[in-house]
Amino acid sequence: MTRRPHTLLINPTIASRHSARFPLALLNLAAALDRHGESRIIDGNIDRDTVAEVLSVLDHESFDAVGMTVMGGPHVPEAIRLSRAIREHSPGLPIVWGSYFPTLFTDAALNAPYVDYAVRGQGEDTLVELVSALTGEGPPLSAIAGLSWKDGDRIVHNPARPFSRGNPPPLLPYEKLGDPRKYLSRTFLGHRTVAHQAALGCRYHCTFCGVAAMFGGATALPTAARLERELGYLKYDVGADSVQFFDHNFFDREAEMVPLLEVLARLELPWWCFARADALINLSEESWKLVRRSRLRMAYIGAESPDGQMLKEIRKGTRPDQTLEVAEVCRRHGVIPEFSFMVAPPTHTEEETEQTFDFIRQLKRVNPACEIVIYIYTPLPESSMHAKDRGRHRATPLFDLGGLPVVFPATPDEWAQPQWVNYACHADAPWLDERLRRRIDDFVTVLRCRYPTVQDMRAPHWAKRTLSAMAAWRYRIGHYDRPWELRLANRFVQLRLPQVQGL
Ligand code: B12
Repeated sequence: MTRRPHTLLINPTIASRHSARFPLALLNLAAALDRHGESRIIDGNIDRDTVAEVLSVLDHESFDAVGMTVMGGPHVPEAIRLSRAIREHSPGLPIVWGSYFPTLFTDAALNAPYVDYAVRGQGEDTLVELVSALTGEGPPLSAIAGLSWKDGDRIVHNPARPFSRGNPPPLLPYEKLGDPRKYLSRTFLGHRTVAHQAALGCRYHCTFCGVAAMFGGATALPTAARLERELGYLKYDVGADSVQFFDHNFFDREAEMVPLLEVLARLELPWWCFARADALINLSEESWKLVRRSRLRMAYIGAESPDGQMLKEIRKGTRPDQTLEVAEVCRRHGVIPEFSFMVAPPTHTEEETEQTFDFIRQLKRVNPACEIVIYIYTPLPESSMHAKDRGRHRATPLFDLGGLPVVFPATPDEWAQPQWVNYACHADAPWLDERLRRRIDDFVTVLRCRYPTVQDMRAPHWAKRTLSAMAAWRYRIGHYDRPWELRLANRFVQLRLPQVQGL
């Protein structure tokens, strides 16, 4: 009789308990693993003492492998801590890393003694095949698409796994997380906001985006029946009253979107999603009617830059005039656009940044309700792109402030250094000098005090109004330098930072 493999899946801590959302990657992986064996999930966003929790589980149960989900940034130091502790406790237990970090930086992930396997891209099929190989039942390691592994001292990258529409179960196995209601939280959308992913992937190839590196420009929408079943369960059985969609790009081709919008219009759950300017401005009036009925509250739109040339270089596929147009279209339809920008690019660093500040002011004139998120532009190295996209665009060579070429980290421990955590979080870059860093920080302080985000649920209205009044003169005359009085006031009224905390 064949033995059913048992896998431990871990989400290292990345968010506060209040900000914890369903660990969707692990739920999808568990659904696939449970068809052939068993799995258990530990979510570090809920079980805060994760190392102790994991070791105690290892003391009581036996596993064939541990799978860890690891995004770049603050996930990496946590994943290292956990992997080291597991290796020390159970030296023979295989440790598998999956998600954005090992997909984008595969060699770096495997250059650590505590990572045995790296899964690139979608993980369901690759992990199932890997755990069955580890229990002596499955294909040889070299035949598992999407897997990178160690053959002695050599790192072997098997061919990529083709994009899969997946074979999701009728419902994700939420019960594996205990009471799913602990994943609902109060946001500006509602009292019990839930996270959900409807479509997979994204059809665009933006060079700066990890999603293009993960999916290579492929996408698959859910059927309307599936969306209705999942959201119906979350609304009527779990008690959710609003939804934050994690889809990489919610509005795909209009004809295929209409049935999904009809589901949302029936369910009437206020929602938030990622979207593109071109898709929204091209929606017909009929579809906008559906969008209004469905209660879309906010759409996060990657505006990235006011510079058309830069948008071309990064293969964004939208233009600055479309950003301005979508601000107006959203205003007309009562949807708040949340625009994200990437400032301080590696060339024309200061000029591009100042141009972005001016463009943001222009956007605010078109639609004062629009929200702004500012990141530092931190390009991905060519080696992290999807195999299909490598060599297809001329990557700008990167130099630090001393004129030396930027060398990306070669191990997870190097990626866990604060300057590289900041790079992964789009919060700092080696070509950014102190003066410009301060200038960006000053602009952001004035802007977010002048226009406090509606996503902030903590600060009282009077406090937001006071901050806004205090910041008004600086914003009006464009005097952003050293806003000491706003910083002081911010110590008392801590406004939410959507770029760090999400909703
Ligand atoms: C939810 C989310 C978060 C949450 C928490 C995530 C968590 N793990 O708990 C929060 C808000 C904390 C967060 C933070 C950040 N995030 Co985030 N986040 C997401 C988001 C919206 C959804 C992730 C998700 O659940 N997807 C659904 C699941 C089903 O898909 P998946 O994760 O890709 O999983 C599949 C594969 O990756 C793989 N896989 C995943 N894990 C594993 C594990 C194993 C063992 C295996 C085998 C396979 C495997 O198999 C899965 C199924 O096919 C994504 C965008 C997206 N839609 O994916 C961005 C995204 C992952 N985040 C990203 C980034 C950059 C960040 C930040 C590091 C920086 C930032 N500025 O946003 C911050 C850190 C902020 C901080 N604390 O300072 C990027 C990553 C790109 C990159 N270059 O690395 C993404 C893609 C957004 C983007 N387009 O830029 N994030």
